[in-house]
Amino acid sequence: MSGHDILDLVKQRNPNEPEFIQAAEEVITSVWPVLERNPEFIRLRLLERMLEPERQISFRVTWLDDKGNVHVNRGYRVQMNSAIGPYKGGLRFHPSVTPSVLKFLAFEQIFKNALTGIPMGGGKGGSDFNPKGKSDDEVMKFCQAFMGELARHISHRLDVPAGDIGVGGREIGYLFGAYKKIKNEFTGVLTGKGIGWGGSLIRTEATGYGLIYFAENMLQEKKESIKDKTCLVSGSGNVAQYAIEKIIHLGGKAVTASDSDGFIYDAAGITKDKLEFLKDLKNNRRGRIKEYADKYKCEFHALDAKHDHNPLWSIKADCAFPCATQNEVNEKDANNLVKNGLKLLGEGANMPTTIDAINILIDHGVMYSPGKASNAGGVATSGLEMTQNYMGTKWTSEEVDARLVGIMKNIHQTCLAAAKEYGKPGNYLVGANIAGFLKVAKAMQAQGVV
Ligand code: NDP
Ligand code: 2IT
Repeated sequence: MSGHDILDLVKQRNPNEPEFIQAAEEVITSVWPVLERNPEFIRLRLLERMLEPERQISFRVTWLDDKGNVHVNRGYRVQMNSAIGPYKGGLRFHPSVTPSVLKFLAFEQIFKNALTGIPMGGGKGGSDFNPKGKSDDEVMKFCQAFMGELARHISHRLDVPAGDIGVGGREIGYLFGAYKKIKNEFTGVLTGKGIGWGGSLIRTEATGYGLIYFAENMLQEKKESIKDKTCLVSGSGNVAQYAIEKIIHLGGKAVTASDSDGFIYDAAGITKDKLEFLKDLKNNRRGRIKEYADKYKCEFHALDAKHDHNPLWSIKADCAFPCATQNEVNEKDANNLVKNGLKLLGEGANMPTTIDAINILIDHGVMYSPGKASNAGGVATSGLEMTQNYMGTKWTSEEVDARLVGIMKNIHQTCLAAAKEYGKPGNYLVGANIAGFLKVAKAMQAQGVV
């Protein structure tokens, strides 16, 4: 038995799931040395077990639009692993959602959640529903129909969903209202709730803030900081907005943001005021990023589907933070970033960098952090929301932020320690995969063959 055998098995069993295979390959490659040191893990088939969802639910979601037309979407929840706690992970509403995408996300979530130090298992769900261009009423009706089925499979002790692409505060509100109505109980079954009804302060900010805290920890290893660094950010949703906000707080300069139409390049830097405009544009008016360029007279580059690279990553900068979606930084992009002297790439999105691109960055000495480490602040703060819900208490912003800072620091140290122990000092990818794997593997070993 070797890592290759396990990867071959994954390919055989999941032939039409390229994203899942990609995430599996990355983890198998990193953790194989751990299995070699612990033959009992191989005998117990722990890695194979982690690669198979404990349960995978697929269901029909039927809803009526404002004109009375009937729509049929697909809903899913992948309950990947519950060795260390209830399933935990976001819901994604986007037309690109497939079982492969959700399985890769649920698989990554196992290790990410383990790294936070909070007892949470791994899960992910969502739908191919596209919220773009839908009225609030249509989004509400969809959320109610979606929860009509999902409610049978989740609870605050079993599986606690949250937001992800296309699922923000508005959707969590509708989903929570529907769950409460169906189950006739008020529990913390979802995180990312509104502040007045069980939500935690700082959860909205947590993923973006945590990403930049993590980057600051990485830079400190080289006696540097984000102050005065030029930063590329992709995306303009939840993660991107609060990454930009924290870059500004810490004295750095963010010069780009993007959506699926294209990106803006604001060489003067996105200021606090400009960021407020961007938040209003994206969160309230649900408009397109080009409006930012029109208002502030900066460059807008439309996304060209024919491009074999993204010109956003050709801009000269010190740090890059992909915060939009998977596989948005490819080999060509990585070469462009390296050519321009990039120092650090921190993943805000999940798996935004292809395996070849990661290898190019690491081989050229760019500090690289995988999303499962550097974007873990979001789910960690979801964990803090769950704790507050169980305790029936509410912590202040300062308290939650201080915990977030501590958690990101701890994840950073954990990754470095594991990487060093396995002969790959400074390799955050290997460190994150090994540390997350070990925690879950030991729990599964203790719990027997189940
Ligand atoms: P949002 O829906 O708030 O924002 C997503 C952003 O990415 C939008 O600007 C969107 O543009 C853009 N985008 C999405 N899909 C594509 C695509 N296929 N091509 C180009 N642009 C795209 O999502 P989040 O900010 O919450 O999530 C962003 C990433 O961060 C995802 O990978 C998510 O899994 C990850 N993440 C999120 C966490 C959270 O707490 N929310 C926690 C950890 C990770 P447009 O509006 O045009 O679609
Ligand atoms: O990818 C992620 O970690 C998230 N979308 C957040 C999950 C959560 O449960 O807060």
